[in-house]
Amino acid sequence: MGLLARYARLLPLTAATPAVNLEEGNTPLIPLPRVGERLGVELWGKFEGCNPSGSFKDRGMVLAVAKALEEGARALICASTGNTSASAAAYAAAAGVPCFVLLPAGKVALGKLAQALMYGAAVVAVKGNFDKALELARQAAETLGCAMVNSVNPYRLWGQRTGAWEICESLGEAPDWHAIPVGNAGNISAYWAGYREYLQLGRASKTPRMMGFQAAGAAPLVTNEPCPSPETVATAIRIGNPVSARLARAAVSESGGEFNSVTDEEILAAQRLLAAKGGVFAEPASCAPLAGLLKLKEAGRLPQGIKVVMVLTGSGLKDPDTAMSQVGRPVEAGDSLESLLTVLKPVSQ
Ligand code: AN7
Repeated sequence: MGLLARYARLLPLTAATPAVNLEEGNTPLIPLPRVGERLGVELWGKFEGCNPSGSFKDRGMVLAVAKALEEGARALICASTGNTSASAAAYAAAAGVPCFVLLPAGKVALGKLAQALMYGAAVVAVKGNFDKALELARQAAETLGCAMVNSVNPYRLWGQRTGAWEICESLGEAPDWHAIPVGNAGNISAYWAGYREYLQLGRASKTPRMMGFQAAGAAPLVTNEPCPSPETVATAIRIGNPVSARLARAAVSESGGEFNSVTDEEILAAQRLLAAKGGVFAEPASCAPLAGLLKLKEAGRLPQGIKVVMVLTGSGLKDPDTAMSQVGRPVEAGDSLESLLTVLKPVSQ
């Protein structure tokens, strides 16, 4: 069952809302005991890479596209660091409406670009960063009369609350800490709204501390000023002027959380650790929280024994180039057992 059917009573649906569905949501909350041991906490990863387009964006996109269709939209538009465009293009394809996507030229991971093109979106590479592309998309939406499906669209954040609801259902309670990467700052805001709602409904008895993690080269919520030239290997969160900054600041201060930044090296080390010790391959942006938790542990600032959920926002398959730049190549062998054993022996000893 997709999210609109599953959470019909908690989402703003009417009799006229079309039943858009790619079986999004219901993603696994994966126990990560070997990584958790290193941190001294009970660690879980909400693996959003299992969504149909491979990222958490599908949670909000399904609702945004359904409402756009309900309101008579004939085309969709978004700017994106990659995942929003993949998601928008997928739902537009399924619904049979055209989709325009504006991407920062040369700064979108290969898998995401392949997705947007395969789903049949009209893809435009804009000379400039995401923040510029978003500004242009807003202007074009108005001029062309397209439905804007970036997170400035309130239905996006509403749909993304479902992630918090699922975590509470899986654990039977909210976690102590919720660790999440922050780019345009929509997801952290949506999760906070979702946790508060479940507290009010009596489906959880507490809310977690919201711990937001940014890349050091794109950390406007840590430095408290817009970042004019954001730069990071985690291209998903290469954003200098987050649209939902105000909501995200409120989420962090109301929950007793924090924003912290991590370097690209720390992000990539965390990505390798998560894959090699957790068995989960997540994209670089998704590993900023683990990098941050490792750093807080080093500094003696990670309470021991607590329950921590990290949102692994996108699949590692989205960005094969960054993965391959960190690992070796396969060892070569001929087609005989003898030649195979010469290469396997050093490994098995
Ligand atoms: C994997 O696709 O902004 O703080 O245009 O793709 O809610 O922006 C992506 C963001 C984290 C940050 N992890 O979430 C886009 C886009 C991944 C992401 C974020 C994004 P927000």
